[in-house]
Amino acid sequence: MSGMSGQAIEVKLDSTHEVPQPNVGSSSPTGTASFTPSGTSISYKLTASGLSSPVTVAHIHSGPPGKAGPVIVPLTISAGSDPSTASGEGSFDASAIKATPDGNKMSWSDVIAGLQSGSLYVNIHTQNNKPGEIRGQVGMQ
Ligand SMILES: [Cu+2]
Repeated sequence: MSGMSGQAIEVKLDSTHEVPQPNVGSSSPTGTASFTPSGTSISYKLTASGLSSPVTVAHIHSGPPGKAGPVIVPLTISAGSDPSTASGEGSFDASAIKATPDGNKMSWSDVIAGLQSGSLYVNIHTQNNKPGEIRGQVGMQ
């Protein structure tokens, strides 16, 4: 995309792209994330279904496909009335960006660029899979 506003960035999440590989038993969890940059904020929506256990948290992480990386931005998510489902929505701005364990902190323009270049991923964590149950690389689909 050429601009920084308006167009939603859609992401598909599944357990096969999660690193380390989660244990989901007979479940086939999937999810979606969508991000809409608008000036100094980004609004988002998350959905998940087929989870092997109730959702705990969701984040944007930094890292290429096949590698786990640090949390960049926490995202709001909560379990549905069916605990194998989850959803969340909200928005964030530069104040939400977390410093990584090595002390670096992405700038807002880094995050915007990362959402479009595949260097960030969405991770949804569950009780059974605390390191992550479903994952989707942003900007590569
Ligand atoms: Cu996370």
